[in-house]
Amino acid sequence: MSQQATEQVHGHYIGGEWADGDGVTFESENPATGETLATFRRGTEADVDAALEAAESAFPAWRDKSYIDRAEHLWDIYHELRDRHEELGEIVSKECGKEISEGKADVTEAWHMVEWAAGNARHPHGDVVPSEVAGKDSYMRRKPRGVVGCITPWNFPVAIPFWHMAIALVEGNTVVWKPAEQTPWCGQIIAEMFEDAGIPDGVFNMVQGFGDAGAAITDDERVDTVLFTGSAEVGHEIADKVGGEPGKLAACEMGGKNGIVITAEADMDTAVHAAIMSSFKTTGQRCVSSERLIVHEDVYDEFKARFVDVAENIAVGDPLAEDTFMGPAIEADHVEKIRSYNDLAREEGANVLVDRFELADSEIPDGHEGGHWVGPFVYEIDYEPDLRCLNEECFGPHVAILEYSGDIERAVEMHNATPYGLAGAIISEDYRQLNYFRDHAEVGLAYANLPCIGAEVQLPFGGVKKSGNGYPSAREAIEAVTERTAWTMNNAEEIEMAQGLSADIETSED
Ligand code: UN1
Repeated sequence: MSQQATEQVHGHYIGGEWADGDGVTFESENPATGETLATFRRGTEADVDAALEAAESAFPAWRDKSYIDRAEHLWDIYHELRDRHEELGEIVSKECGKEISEGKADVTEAWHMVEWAAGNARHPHGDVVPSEVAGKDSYMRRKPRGVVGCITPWNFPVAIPFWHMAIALVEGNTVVWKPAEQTPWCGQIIAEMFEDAGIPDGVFNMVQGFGDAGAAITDDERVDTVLFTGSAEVGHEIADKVGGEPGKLAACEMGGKNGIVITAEADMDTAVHAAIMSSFKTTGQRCVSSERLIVHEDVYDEFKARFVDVAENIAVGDPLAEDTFMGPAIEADHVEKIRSYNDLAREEGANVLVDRFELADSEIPDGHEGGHWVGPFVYEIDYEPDLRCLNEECFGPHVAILEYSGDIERAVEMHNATPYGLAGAIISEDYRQLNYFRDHAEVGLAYANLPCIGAEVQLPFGGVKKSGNGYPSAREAIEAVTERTAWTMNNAEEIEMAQGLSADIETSED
C-alpha cells in the first residue's frame, strides 16, 4: 500500500498469507481532516486463533536459526525504512496527526530500534561466570520464550511496533501483533515490509482490530510474553491477568503524569523551551508529555508570563505543513476526554491562563474543518496533592503551573506526588539540585535542562509505580522475551560440589 488511499479492503497477515477473516470492516481516518484513508478488516477471535497457531508452529524452526540469520530479515527492513523515510513520515502524519518532523522522527526511531536489535545479534548474549570449583565452567545463556503478543499504540505507529518486534524476533521468538485501531495503515505497511523481507511464514503475524482482538491475544495460553504499550487502564488489566498465569510474562509501559521542576537557579530560556516542547509536542499525546510544571516562587511570575505568551501563540495547524508545531488530537472521543479534563481542572479551582480548546475558525487550516482540533490549555491552581487534575493523565495539551517555595526537596516531593512515574525533568544551573532530582525523582526517565520527551532507543524506556511493570524497549525487552539458563559444565573426571557440600556417597557398607 502506498501514499494514496485505495478502495481495497485490507486484511490481516497470518502464516505468510494475507487473510480477510470473518470480521466486519473499519476505517482509518485522517484526524486533521476527518477523511477516510483506507478500509481494514476487524480481527476476530478466529483470526487471532489462526495467527497464534501459525506463530506457534513457526517457532521451532525460527528458534533454531542463528541470531545473525534472524537479524538479516530485519536489516532488509532497516534499509526500507530509511529509503522510504519521507513517504512513511507523511503517512504517519496523515494517519495519526503528528506534525511532519514528528512523523519522520517516528520512522527514524523505528530504524534506530531495528538497527539496535539487529546489530545486537552480533554482540555477546550471556556471561561467563566463575565457579568455586576449578573444574567447572558456568555460563548464563539465553533462549527465546516462544510466542510474543505485541499490542502497540497509535501515537508512535511505526516506532513502537519495532521496539517490541525487532527485539522479540532477533531473540528467536515468533510474533502476533495487533496495531492500534487508529493507525491500521501504518500496520499494513509494516506487515508488507516483513513480507518483502522474506520473513519465514508464521514468524511474524499481524491481526488488525480493536481491544477484543488484543484481549484474545493477551489472554491466550499459547502466548508466552505480552509486550504492551498503551493506557494504564488496559495495561494494568493485562498485567493483573498475566501475573496470575504461571510461566507467562507481561512487560507493560503505561503513560504518566509527568512533571518538570524549574528551580530559582534555572535558565529561563531553557525552562520555557523545555516546558513548551514537553507539554505541546505531539499535541501532548506522548506518554512522556508533561502536564505539571513545578516552578519556584522566585521565578514563577517570569516563567508564567513567558510560558503563557508562547502557549497563546503556538502554531496549531496542518500536520503536513512545515510551520506547524501542533497537529490535531487523534479522534473525536479524545477531544471529549481532553475537554473533560479541562473542565475538571476548572471545577477543582483552576485559574485558567490559556484556553485555546475551541480554536477560532481562522486558526483551522482550509479544508481541515472536519479535523479533531484542540489548542493549549494552561492553568495555575493552589497546590493540593490530591487534586484529580494533578494526578490523572489527560494525554493532551493540558498543563498546570504549580508554585513552590523552599528547597529542591520540596519541589521533588511535589513532583513525586502522583501515582505515575514515567518521565520527568529538572531545569537548574545548580549541579546539587540536578543530582538531587536524579537521585530522588520517582521516574524511569529523568532529564536535566532538557524536555522530558525524546528518549533515544538505546536507553531503557519505561516507568515506575503506575507507569509500568517492565521495560518493553531495547535492552530490557530482552529480559521479557528470553529465558536465562545458568549452564554449568564439569570438565573434571570427578564430581566436586561448591559450598563445601560433600560429594561422597555413603552406603551401609562403608
Ligand atoms: C510515548 O511517549 O508514547 O521518548 C513514546 C520519547 C519517544 C517515545 C515516546 N522516544 O519521546
